[in-house]
Amino acid sequence: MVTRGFTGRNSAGDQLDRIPPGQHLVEHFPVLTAGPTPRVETADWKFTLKIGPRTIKVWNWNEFNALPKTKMTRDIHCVTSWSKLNTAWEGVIVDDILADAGIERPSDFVLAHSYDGYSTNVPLADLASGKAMVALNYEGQPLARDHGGPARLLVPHLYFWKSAKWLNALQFTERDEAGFWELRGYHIYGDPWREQRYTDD
Ligand SMILES: Nc1nc2c(c(=O)[nH]1)N[C@H]1C(S)=C(S)[C@@H](COP(=O)(O)O)O[C@H]1N2
Ligand SMILES: [Mo]
Repeated sequence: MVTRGFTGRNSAGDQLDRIPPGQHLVEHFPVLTAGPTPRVETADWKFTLKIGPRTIKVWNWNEFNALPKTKMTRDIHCVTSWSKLNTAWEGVIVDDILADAGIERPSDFVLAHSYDGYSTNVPLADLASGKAMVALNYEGQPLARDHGGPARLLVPHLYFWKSAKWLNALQFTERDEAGFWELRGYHIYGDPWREQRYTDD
């Protein structure tokens, strides 16, 4: 007999509903980096908001940490096929960054840039409305260097390559410009529920 209604939350059935097609669950937190791991001290850390080539605002570590903080617990999905449930983050949601800079919607597209030269593109609609944050903490601790510390982008509803580690800039672009993996055969948008892994998916 099927008694799913009585099994409560976190039952195996509920967990399966949260795993996109072609993904499997992991308990550990894999590290995936295209090149060497940069060492970024918070004393040197800077975060820049740009519209095209124009710098709108630069925050240092203390200034950025003075922005409102938000907590988010989300499932994450890597294109290499692992998914991890209930990851807990704290950081500054993109809406609060834009508000602090006094801008709303200069264009519909954003490129995220990182200290290691990595980049990835995300439509503004997928960063705003509380959907994404610049994460500073993971599971109650400062974000580990391997996972992008001191600060990484977190866009949990897209494949995890969109969550740029060692973030140092968000740049509004006129058009949707491909980033590092998007130029190397990965999908321009990357929705795990539509299995948008590669360019033509
Ligand atoms: N700066 C930077 N960010 C990056 C990457 C990278 O190589 N450099 N790899 C991406 C990929 S492919 C994935 S799956 C996730 C992995 O994050 P993790 O190492 O914290 O699991 O980071 C993404 N962000
Ligand atoms: Mo990835």
